[in-house]
Amino acid sequence: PSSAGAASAGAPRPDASALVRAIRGERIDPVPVWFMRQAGRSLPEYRELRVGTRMLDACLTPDVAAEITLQPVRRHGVDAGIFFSDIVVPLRLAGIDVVIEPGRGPVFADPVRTASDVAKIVAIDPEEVAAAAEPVREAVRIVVGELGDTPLIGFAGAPFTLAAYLIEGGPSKEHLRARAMMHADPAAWHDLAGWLARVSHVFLRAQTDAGASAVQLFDSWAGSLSVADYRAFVARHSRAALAGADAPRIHFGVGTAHLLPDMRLEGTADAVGVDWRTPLDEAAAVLGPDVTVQGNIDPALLQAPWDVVEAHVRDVIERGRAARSHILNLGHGVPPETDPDVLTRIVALAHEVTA
Ligand code: 1CP
Repeated sequence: PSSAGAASAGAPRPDASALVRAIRGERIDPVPVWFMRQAGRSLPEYRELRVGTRMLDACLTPDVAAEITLQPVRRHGVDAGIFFSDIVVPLRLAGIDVVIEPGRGPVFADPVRTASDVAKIVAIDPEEVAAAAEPVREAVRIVVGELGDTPLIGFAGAPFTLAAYLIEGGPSKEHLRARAMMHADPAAWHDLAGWLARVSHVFLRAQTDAGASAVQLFDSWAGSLSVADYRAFVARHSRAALAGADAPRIHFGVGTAHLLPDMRLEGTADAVGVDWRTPLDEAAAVLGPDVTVQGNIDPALLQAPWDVVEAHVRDVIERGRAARSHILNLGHGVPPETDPDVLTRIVALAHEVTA
């Protein structure tokens, strides 16, 4: 499609793409490949474009967000773009005071700790976020127009991972305050998580309305939860965030070996992302035959000599054959110090060995 398609409402969605078919359950050769955090600091062209622009301002400037999204697609020949944004963007759009500090991550001026803090947040109408999301829709329309047949993945943060930042006020290791609120004040917890699910849903909808072909829900920190807490306090909210998304759905978490069957969210997720700790054949065995797996190259191995990387990638692909379908990815995001040429070689290798 030409860039003229970008201007029209309902830009064409490349639904016949390898990625979308794989999420839906077809085994696709060559295996579709993309990388979490493929846009960003591993790319010199990204670092150049970001000079003098704060992270969240870059996310909300349509031509900048679009260009950053396209950079890794052009460079690596991956089978999908992932929209350049951040999980806290919808919270910024809700009027919450959040910045992303370089080298640290999201930081909130007013952490949400008490029932009255929660009451103030949940009073914000999620539809205000939808109205404020025009820069997101505009950026997605530009990207989709440029990508042609390559699909764009939209994403959002899952309620627990967002709550972990909002309650703590910034990045934390064990997300103790969020996990504490579940037990200390379950009513406040469910109010907050329910609101976060609506806001994430609105953010996903902005991206799919503008032409994203698939969505991924990032529950990066869900691995810190017990199975019991995941079921009692988290799963229903993640399911609500993902369920309304009008596109094939991927659900991802880190350190979630014990949660994998629950992460299917009763069939709401079409594909489950697996981190590097669990071999994909083992993940497929616990997930069952009606879900696609995504992953799970160990990001640490990207620093190794090429023959070590190659053997690992071949092993991941081989184990992925145990699932109904497989999307090759890392087990978590691209580390900033990664040599981008290694990523380009991995795409070529994967396409070649599964051609
Ligand atoms: O200045 C910079 O370059 C900031 C670094 C950066 C980038 C490039 C941050 C801050 N966010 C992003 C972009 C981003 N964030 C994307 C881009 C698309 C792509 O994958 O190419 C995505 C999908 C996210 C989502 C995100 N933000 C997650 C979920 C994914 C994951 O890695 O688990 C999380 C946990 C965040 C919070 C966040 N934002 C930024 C940082 C450094 C962090 C993590 C902080 C922490 O360790 O708690």
